[in-house]
Amino acid sequence: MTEQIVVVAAALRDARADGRGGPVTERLLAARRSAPPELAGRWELPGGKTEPGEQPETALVRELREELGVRAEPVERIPGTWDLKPGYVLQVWTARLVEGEPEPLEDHDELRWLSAEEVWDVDWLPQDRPAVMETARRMESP
Ligand code: 9L3
Ligand code: MG
Repeated sequence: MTEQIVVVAAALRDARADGRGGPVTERLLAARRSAPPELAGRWELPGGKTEPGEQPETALVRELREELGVRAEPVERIPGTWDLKPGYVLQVWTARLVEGEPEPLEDHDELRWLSAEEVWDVDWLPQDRPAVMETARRMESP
């Protein structure tokens, strides 16, 4: 049996205002994919494939630097492993922002910071939904 390749993704959480004069509240970063065509327009927790021999947490930090231009730190794994396309599985960590402001540098064309109430306002990739649900459950409400 061939090894499954782990795709890591971050539930990046940060306390911030909505930019429209609303209160500061805990928010989750959602990223809209720009590629490949069959996934473009759907929202995901940012991340990507681990490289051969690379620890998942290391891959997570690397992916967030490459895709969003930030320094971030994994906090804890969200229990579960979700099947992606054949040969790939998804694992998710909550993460915290250490430095920088996320920008859609690679593979995304829009970012949104969603409060717990707004979490289902975007069309998440189906495999990301259980981890989004668990994150929303853990987030404080305003
Ligand atoms: N994927 C699904 N949910 C996610 C991520 C980061 C990735 N939160 C899927 C989309 C691709 C594959 O995993 O089919 C590899 O991801 P990437 O390296 O293209 O980001
Ligand atoms: Mg990616």
